[in-house]
Amino acid sequence: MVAFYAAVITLAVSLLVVALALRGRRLPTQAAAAVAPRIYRTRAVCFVFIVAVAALSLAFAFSGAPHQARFAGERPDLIVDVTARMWAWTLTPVSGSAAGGGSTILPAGKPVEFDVISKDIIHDFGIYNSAGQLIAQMPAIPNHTSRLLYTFTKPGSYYVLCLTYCGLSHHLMNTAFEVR
Ligand SMILES: [Cu+2]
Repeated sequence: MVAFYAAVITLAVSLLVVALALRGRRLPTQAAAAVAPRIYRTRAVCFVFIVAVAALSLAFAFSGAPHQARFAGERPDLIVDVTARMWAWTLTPVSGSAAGGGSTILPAGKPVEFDVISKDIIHDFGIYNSAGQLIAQMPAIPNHTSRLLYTFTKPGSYYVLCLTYCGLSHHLMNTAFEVR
């Protein structure tokens, strides 16, 4: 519905611009010459304004890029190797204070770094809380380690799902861990 209204508005504005252009053409040459400097000035102001808005938007949008550099100063308390393959996740704490014993237990209130990589095709590492809300996400790319830094604020059970369709058993690609 939004697309329909956008199309109607675009068409209406386009017709208005064409109508104004045709009307402008009918101005006598002398009258046109009289208003030309004012129009050129307005055009220059609009151009500078649009360039300034675009430059500020880009500066704001890219201020956090690249993603990894944003966390360069933060020291993770724990690093977890996350390996994706068709169709399973393997979470292996490689440093820090994680407890083993069959299930993965991660600390609450401390930054955890997930080093995410895929052994075959592209998957997507999505962490959900016990309420089923997606709280963090990082693509799992073959031959490239993507770093996801996250601090769990609440203890409890968390679930991992694949967010990119990766074949017949994509829906089975899940695991869980505890935060204490
Ligand atoms: Cu997958």
